[in-house]
Amino acid sequence: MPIIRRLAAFEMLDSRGRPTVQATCVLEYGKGTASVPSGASTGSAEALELRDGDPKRYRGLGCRKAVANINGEIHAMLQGQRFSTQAELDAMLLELDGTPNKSRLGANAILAVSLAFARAFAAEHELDLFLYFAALTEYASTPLSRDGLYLPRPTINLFSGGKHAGAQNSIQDVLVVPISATTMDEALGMTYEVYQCAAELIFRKYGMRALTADEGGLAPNFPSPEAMLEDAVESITRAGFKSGQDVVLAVDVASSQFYHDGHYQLGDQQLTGEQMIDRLRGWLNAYPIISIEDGMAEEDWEHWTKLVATVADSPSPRGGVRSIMGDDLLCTNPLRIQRAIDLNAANALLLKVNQIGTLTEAAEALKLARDAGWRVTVSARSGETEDNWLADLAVGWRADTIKIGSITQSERLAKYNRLLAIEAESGLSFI
Ligand code: 2PG
Ligand code: MG
Repeated sequence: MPIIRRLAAFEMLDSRGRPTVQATCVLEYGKGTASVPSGASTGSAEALELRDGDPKRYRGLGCRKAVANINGEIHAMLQGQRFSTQAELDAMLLELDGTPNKSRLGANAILAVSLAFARAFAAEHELDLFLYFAALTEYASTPLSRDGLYLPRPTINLFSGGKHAGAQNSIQDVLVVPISATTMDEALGMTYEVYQCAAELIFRKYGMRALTADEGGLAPNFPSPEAMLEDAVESITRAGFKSGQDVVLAVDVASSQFYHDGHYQLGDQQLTGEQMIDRLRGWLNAYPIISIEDGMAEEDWEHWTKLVATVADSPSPRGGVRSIMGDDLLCTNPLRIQRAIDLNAANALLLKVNQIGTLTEAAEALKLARDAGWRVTVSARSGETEDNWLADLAVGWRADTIKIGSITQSERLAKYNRLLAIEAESGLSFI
């Protein structure tokens, strides 16, 4: 049984140049290091990311307090302790913090330790990290075996708007999903073609070079959300693929960001909840969209339920049910997921471990969603690091899809490259 010998943390910088936390956990026979990401379009129910608030340093975004909590209080409590499972470790972290949203020690501090312990445990047992993650779920029919595991299909950011791109367009992400690809390698190669065609298209149409947003998506000044979707379809076609058959679309509307006083401010139009649903339905009818994330705002539960009822039986490209996916709505929080199940307010979960703060609680969120028959996307944040644990998590937790960002920027490519490595080394494939 692993004994924690030492914990150590420091403040590192994320892909936006903002501080975040990296922790190392040293066990008797293994060592693991992990770093935590950070969002920009955050849900208000997310666990608290502890920032220093000193305006003279990184405009208040420093993480020295979170780091000091790991090196001080958490280290003092955990050093020399024996933990036979991740759940035991996470339970002790929660108890030590003692708040409902991890506001005392910080979800960034707690998650860094939870993840570093996972890596160290896997190292001590000479396990691939994805197998360790698989063992944290009850879906691991044969613990520590690859049986039943597969690769998540990537949903890849092509165009960006919203908070990740200076808010020149309301909707945040238009993503391509290479649905006909049979391997990760093929999926990324197809996406490269579409991305290059999109870059050429926006240069011709908007006179804009391929400057990118936080997650590497192209971000010209599209005149409307429909223009974004049309340009995505055109890019797919120009790349030589059949839109709707080879490559389909997913959209993160991130509508909490433009919901004010009961209305959706979509560009220069102010829409009621009903009108917003009509608009979304129009997109679903006109474009090959398989998933809509945060189509409604995080507190607009009533219209989430109406959206699910409205589009549940509309035909999806490639058949099947369209994902009405909750990100800000659910915040990977089991209580909010249960509420959404009860209200039939979503049918898919966007899972981000740092929204809740420990692996154990995120695994509980996963189980709730799966038991309800939902689809699951494991997602990165807009502020990322070069750490690649997310790829292992998506494989181990059998995500249907993974959302990392675009195929540019090393903090994104670290995860794609890890998926390629898992594919090459383990022989896992899409289902
Ligand atoms: C989202 C994520 C990733 P952020 O909204 O899904 O795209 O963004 O990390 O800023 O919340
Ligand atoms: Mg989102």
